[in-house]
Amino acid sequence: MDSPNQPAPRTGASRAKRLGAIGAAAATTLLAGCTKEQWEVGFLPVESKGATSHTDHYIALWNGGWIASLIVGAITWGLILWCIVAYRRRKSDRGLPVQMRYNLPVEIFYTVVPLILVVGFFFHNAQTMDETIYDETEPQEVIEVYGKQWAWDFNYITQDVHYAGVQANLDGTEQPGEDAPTLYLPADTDIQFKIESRDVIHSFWIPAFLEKRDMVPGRSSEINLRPLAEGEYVGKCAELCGEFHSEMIFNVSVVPYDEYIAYTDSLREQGNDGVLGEEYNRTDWYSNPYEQEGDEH
Ligand SMILES: [Cu+2]
Repeated sequence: MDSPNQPAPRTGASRAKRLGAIGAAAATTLLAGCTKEQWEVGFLPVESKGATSHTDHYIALWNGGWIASLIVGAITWGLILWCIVAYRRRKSDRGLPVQMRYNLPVEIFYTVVPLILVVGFFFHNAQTMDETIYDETEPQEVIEVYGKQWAWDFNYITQDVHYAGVQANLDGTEQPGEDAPTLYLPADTDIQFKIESRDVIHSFWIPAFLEKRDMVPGRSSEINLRPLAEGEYVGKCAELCGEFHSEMIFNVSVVPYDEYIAYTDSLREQGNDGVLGEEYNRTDWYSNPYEQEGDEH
């Protein structure tokens, strides 16, 4: 006879219920801090939504990729769990279970579905790349960005003025601070960034724009985009480039076109006319081995 002090024997069902409750509590705690805006951009930087003419394409590809992967994952995990439970070995089982092969419907399923997935991902990728990294919109403003240890030079080529940045001093916060170089961009204007380096490999990155580009000495690359949302952003170097790499940060101000012109005019008044070209590159220690090889022949 059971003593009244003894706990009731734990059944499988009550254990499953407890596990379910713990799982639900953990999921709620993890997701409680998430906002609707974070979900919309798939946990990319929230301010990226509508920031440039490219960001919504990136967000759509990112979210679509996750949704497709989660559906595939759910079906795969579901089938695995179902097989584990439905076809588990029973006490009465003897020998090997029935061996299955050449099941045509199953083989067609696992050939055709991945094919559709790969073709789908390829198509959406190609489409996104066409709209973003292969964007060849005729620019209204050309802005050249030079990375240098450990700051930035901005040449506003169309306006023929420049800004020479000095290294920011971090104050313990994530913000670049007032004294960090500031890149001004006109909103609703097609821009071409020309991306260069004066010394080592840097990487031009404005996280909210969801785009970054390596800055390789001796090589020029381009990004064509149109900033859409006015506001303040931060930018940084995304390639470990030496001792003060972490201080290679800058502010980005996306302002109305008039304000942009007022800013570039103010640079001209300060005597910053013209651009700072290759003559400021540190080529004394850097040489292109392929160039030397070419010289010998
Ligand atoms: Cu750098």
